[in-house]
Amino acid sequence: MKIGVYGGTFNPPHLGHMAAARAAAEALGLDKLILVPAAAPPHKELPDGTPEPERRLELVRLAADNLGLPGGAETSELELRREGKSFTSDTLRQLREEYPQAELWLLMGTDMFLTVQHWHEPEVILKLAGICAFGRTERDGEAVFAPQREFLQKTYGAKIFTLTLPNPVDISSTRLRELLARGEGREYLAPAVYGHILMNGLYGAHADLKRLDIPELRACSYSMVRAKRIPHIRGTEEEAMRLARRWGADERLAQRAGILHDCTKYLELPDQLALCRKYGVELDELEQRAVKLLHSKTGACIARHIFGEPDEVYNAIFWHTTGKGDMTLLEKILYMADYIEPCRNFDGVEQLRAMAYTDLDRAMLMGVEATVEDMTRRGSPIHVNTLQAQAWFREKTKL
Ligand code: DGI
Ligand code: FE
Ligand code: FE
Repeated sequence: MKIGVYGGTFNPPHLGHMAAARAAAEALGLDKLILVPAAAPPHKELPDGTPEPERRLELVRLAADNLGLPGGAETSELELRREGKSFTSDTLRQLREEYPQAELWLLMGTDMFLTVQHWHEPEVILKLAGICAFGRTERDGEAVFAPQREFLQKTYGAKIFTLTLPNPVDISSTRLRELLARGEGREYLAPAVYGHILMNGLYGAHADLKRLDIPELRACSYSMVRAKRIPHIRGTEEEAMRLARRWGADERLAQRAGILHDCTKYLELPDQLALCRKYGVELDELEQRAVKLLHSKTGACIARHIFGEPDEVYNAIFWHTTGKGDMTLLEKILYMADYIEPCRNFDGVEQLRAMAYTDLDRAMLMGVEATVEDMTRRGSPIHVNTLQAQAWFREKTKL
């Protein structure tokens, strides 16, 4: 097994780090990548305004999840937990113990590569891991790599792999932090990472969460979910806008509802219950134990209280999982968009898509009936709101 180890302060993790990680993972054929945020790097002080370690860890986790590597990317707390300076040799010793059989590769940029012999215990580092160095600019080509590679090979018997990134992202963390403090810099960050920075006001970013534009709202939503759900959320946003255009609803509201509808999908039951308590959402007996029914309620609360969305958006999100009797147009649109967005793939989805654009109430009935059937087959209890929706749309579509 080939494991890549990518350490750094990741302050914050940006697209430059992510492009390098992807390129190295592909070039080396890594089975796994481990990102290791440093507590206190040996060679520099962390600048003022650096977020708490827990926050930096969360940012790196989001970056790792959003890398989209086939083997996945993990984030290690080894260095954040260890006391004192974060020495790479210590980290590699620990990883070697954890993965005795693996081939370890240490990823680093040119600057680091050119100084690795001056790090703490270079002989340990170069014995435990191969070095994968990536150049960011034209100047970092063979002319710079070759002498250092030869030196390290001769002196330490090191295993060296070098590559020049095809489309390097030209940003330094220092510059990016300056941009963020001025309300700029989003183009250098994965949306989910940017969203976490905005929502927590990191690096002096001071967005008014109740007045976010669409890219910022997306970023915040994506920062709250696993990366694998993002295509579904994007699909729901787009489908909701198409349906709104078709049926004469407010496209902007449909869009915002689509963007936020699943933002609390990954909260566990205790967190869901806490949010319901905080925002005064009353729950029936089934809702208190069926966690899947809660994200629509808590998502609606976050939309209203954190992002300042109006009642129409709140209600559309609130009812998007079960539906109910007598739904508003926007409520039906979000429910249906969630059901038929382009990533959905189940038997009958094509008929349902066609129906959604010819007779929305009939499509609603088809959707609700399919949900009831599905729940019944799986032996899940059907919520009373789902049953009321079923009865309502049966009555409504009677000839
Ligand atoms: O959040 P999504 O996965 O995009 O879709 P969703 O909000 O419609 O949630 C689907 C989940 O909700 C699915 O696991 C089934 C569950 N669900 C929907 N209606 C009912 C229900 N679960 C129960 N127990 N009863 C329902 O009536
Ligand atoms: Fe949902
Ligand atoms: Fe959804």
